[in-house]
Amino acid sequence: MSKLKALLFDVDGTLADTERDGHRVAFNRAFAEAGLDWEWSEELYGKLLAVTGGKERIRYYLDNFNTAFERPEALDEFIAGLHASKTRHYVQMLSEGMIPLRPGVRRLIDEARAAGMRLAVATTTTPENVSALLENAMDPDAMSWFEVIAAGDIVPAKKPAPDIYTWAMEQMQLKPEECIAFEDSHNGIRSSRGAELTTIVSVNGYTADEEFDGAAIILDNWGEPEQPFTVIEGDAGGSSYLDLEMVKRLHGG
Ligand code: XBP
Ligand code: MG
Repeated sequence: MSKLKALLFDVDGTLADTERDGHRVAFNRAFAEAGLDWEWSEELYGKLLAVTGGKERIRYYLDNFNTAFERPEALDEFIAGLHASKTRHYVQMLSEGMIPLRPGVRRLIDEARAAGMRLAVATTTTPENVSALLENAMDPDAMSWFEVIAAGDIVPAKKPAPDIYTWAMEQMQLKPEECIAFEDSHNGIRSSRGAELTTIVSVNGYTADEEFDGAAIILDNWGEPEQPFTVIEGDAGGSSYLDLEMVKRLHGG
C-alpha cells in the first residue's frame, strides 16, 4: 500500500447528521412556499434517500410516491425551481447553526491538518450547502482547508457512481491507494469502493441497517475520548475513537 496522503470526506451523514433535520425540513419548506401540499415525513424520507441528489429525489418521489400529481409541462424547470428554493432554506438553516458537526470530526480534521494530510470533499450535495456547513459548523476559514470540493452536478452520474471520487482524485493528481474515504451510506460506499478507495464507515439513524460491503471498518460514530465509538464490524485495534493513527492503520500504508 502507498503512503496515505489525503482524506476524502463525504458530507451528508458523514461530517454532520444533515438529512432528517436539515435537508428533509428544507424540502418541506420549499414545497410549502410553492403552495404544494407535499410533506416528506421522517419515514418517507428514509425511503427517498435511496436516490442521491435533491433534484433526482424529487423526481423519484413523483414517479413512485405521488403519481397522481398533475405535472407541469416544463417538469425539469419546475423541479429545478423547487430545488433552488430548498437550497436557500437549507443554507439559511445552517447559517442559524441548526446542524452541528458529528462528534470527532473537528478533532480528526485538526489532527490531519497538523500532520500535513491533504483534504477533500466528495459529495452529491449542492456546492453552496458544503460551504454553508463548513463555514458555519466547522470554522469560518474551513473552506480553505479543503484542496478540492467535489460536489453536486460537477459530474453527471452521482453516487453510487464512483465518478465524484474519481474526479476529486484527478484534481489532486492522487491515486486511490494514496487516499482514504469516509462514508455513512450504502450509496456512498458503493461510490468510494467503485473508485477503489479504502473506506471507513460511520453509520447514522437512516443508514444503520444498510450493507457496507468492502468497508475497512464500520462504526456507530467517529468517537471522542469521552464518547467512544462502538464497532459494528471490523477491528479497531484497541482504539475507542478515530484518530489519524487509526486511520493510517486501516489504510495499511
Ligand atoms: C447526499 C445526498 C444529497 C442530499 C441533498 O448524499 O443524497 O442529495 O440529501 O442534497 P451523499 P441536494 O452523502 O452520499 O453525498 O438537495 O443539494 O442535492
Ligand atoms: Mg452521505
